[in-house]
Amino acid sequence: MTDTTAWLQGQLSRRAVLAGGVVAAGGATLGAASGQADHSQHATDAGTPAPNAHSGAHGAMVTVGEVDSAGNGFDPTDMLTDWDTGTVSTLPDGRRLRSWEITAEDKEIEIAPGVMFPAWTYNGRVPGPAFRATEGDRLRFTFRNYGSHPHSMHFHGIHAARMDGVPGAGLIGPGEEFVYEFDARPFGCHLYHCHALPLKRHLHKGMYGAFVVDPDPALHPEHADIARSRLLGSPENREWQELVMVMNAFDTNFDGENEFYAANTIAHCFMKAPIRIARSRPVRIYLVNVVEFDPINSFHLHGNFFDYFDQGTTLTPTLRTVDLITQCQAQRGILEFTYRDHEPGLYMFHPHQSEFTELGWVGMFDVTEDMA
Ligand SMILES: [Cu+2]
Repeated sequence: MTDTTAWLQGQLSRRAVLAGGVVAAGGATLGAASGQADHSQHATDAGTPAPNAHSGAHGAMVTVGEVDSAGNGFDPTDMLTDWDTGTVSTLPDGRRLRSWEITAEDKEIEIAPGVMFPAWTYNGRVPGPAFRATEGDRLRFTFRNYGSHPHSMHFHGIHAARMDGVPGAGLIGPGEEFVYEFDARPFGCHLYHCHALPLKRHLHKGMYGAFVVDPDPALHPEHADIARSRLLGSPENREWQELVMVMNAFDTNFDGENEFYAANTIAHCFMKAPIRIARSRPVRIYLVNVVEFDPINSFHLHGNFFDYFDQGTTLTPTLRTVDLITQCQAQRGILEFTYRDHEPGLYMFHPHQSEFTELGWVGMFDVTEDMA
């Protein structure tokens, strides 16, 4: 066990003692609960070693307890790598067709221990499925609305107006069905979301997800090797450790401000379960920002720098050697980095909006010697 791992586990177990503080706060913010928690720890921590003087800077303030992933029907760690490539078949003209069946449904989900949120979902999960296709594929989404409100699937991509998922073009009422069909282009890291009105309310209720289109190496001879590394399942792609993170937030008291922030929905999940990274293999993150009510979000990596591909639509970086990128609402991109020359340990990532970090959007990469 590394020193940092021991420190983190100490922090987490110390926090477990403080469960009463957060639970008692109910729907109040973690920030409000933390003052109470810090006060009570003197009484409950007697006999345990004094915390490191610097321990308050990062990580000391996390939610207490566990979210019931089985009850939610989805797990934030599993969702990092859970690509949905659809059902593949071949069209009469020889092209590849990918088909999906998607349902909208109302569902109460647990976004932090004991904090329930009345979500609207695609296929019962928040974020919705992470769709992945190859440039030029034909895509067909059969969408059925089993929810209580009108909904749609609006894709950020190139398609006809009648496939746009706006009122009059694929926005459907409860009990209705619509089939969206278009080609996968351009390649990149995109998103989809409901486009019913009021838009920000439908988005924030959970109706969004990642939509990744891999480049077809045959179409990019000048960078075919890079394109192959992005093509899911290719030998070159399998060298990479790919993760999809959808940065989201929840307004649990419906006052137009968020109480909880995360990537993949569950506050502080990647503090409690650091993401394992084999240090010899490169890392690629498909990062999407769907936070409503706050105009800006960001991603900052500790102890390392990365290359960034804004919207993922280029094969060479749009930013090189940065340790922070900023994303507006619906902005997204691809991060590439490696810990090859680092010592193993826990490397933090979080937005540099400190409030978001304190309210749940922060995590750790557990960089290890090579895993089997
Ligand atoms: Cu909707």
